[in-house]
Amino acid sequence: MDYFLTEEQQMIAETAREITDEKIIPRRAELDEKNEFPTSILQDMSKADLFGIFIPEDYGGFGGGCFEIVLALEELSRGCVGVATSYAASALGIFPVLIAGSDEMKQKYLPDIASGEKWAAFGLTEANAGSDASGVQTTAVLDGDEWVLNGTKQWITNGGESQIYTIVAITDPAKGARGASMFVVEDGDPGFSYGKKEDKMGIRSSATRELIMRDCRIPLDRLIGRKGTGFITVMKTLDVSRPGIASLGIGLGQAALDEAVIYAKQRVQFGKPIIAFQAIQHMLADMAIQIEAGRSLVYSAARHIDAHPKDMSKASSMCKVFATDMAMKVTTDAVQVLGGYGYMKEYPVEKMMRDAKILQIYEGTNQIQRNVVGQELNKEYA
Ligand code: COS
Repeated sequence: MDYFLTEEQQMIAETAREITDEKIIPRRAELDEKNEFPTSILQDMSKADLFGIFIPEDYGGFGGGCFEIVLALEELSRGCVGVATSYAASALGIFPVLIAGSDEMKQKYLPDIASGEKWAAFGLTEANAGSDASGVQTTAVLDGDEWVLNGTKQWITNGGESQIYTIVAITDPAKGARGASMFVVEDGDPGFSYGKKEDKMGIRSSATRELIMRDCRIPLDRLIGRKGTGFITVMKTLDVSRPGIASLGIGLGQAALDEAVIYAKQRVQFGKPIIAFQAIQHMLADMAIQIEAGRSLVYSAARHIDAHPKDMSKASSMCKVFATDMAMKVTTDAVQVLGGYGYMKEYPVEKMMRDAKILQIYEGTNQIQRNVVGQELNKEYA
């Protein structure tokens, strides 16, 4: 279907597609098996200027928005959701600075992100703060002309690989969600270290580590925006980033469908290629219908978010749920079409099915997304 992309948008998709075909697909099985971070592929993405697409022109980027990120991520995830997640997590990590940072802070951090010289990561989740984002226990206390941070962040994508971390910490425990603030912590800051790399079911090429802050001292100007606005910045950040996760579901679903159709045309049973059987055709048709419906919703939601930054939540959560539930179903069906071969590591669909599961969990479980949509409906019909 024609989604009427501008020339620039087509170029973004083509650039990401080339990286996927030439750099990601040939290495994805090896990266998955070795649990290896795709450093050189991310460097190739930097050279191709992919990290600049979501940074404003004033700070060295191309001034694209949520829609442009979605286009890039859809192509990258066709190759490997782990690699695409590493790219997406850098965008997620720098969004708080884009959303709430001062001009000085943007001047300091954004050009390095745009050039791909530095990567970012987002530090919200803790052992007791997952779906309940306001349950953060990491603290930040003023001591003279420094903030002192204490706490441990868990399951942080790009942890240990990035140079810039946006961290949620409690500055006023009595104020609940309004007592949270956000800070930039840099790799090498005193008292800042990393835990072990996690061994995951899927997206194994992405790196997931703890961030440990023990009397981590940072200068005053690392506070993002105003004290006490951290929770709102987190919510706005997730509103902008969730369509990116949705687009990972679209690229992944498309890749699984491609594999399933190619296989179904080649595999002969009962004297015919199995695509000739209606049982298989209907499965493939349902996969294609769900992917295209998801793509339409994700593109519309991303365009809506770029045009209406004050009204993002419902569109963002709707597309995240639809596209990622779809990706789980479509990758599972792709394994089914390939049968015993689909279950073997020799074919890429078993990895696709493993990679799909996290999409329903990270950046807000799909249960939380349904809560957000439900709460918005409640407000609309008040
Ligand atoms: N944009 C701006 N402000 C928002 C907002 C949004 N999308 N969502 C909530 N807020 C504001 C509310 O208006 C409220 O402000 P007031 O104090 O002025 O009333 C404040 O934030 C608290 O909101 P609420 O009471 O709805 O917060 P809850 O603690 O109930 O949490 C959910 C809401 C569950 C939606 C939130 O915790 C969430 O998104 N959880 C999932 C977190 C997540 O994605 N984790 C994955 C790891 S991060 S990669």
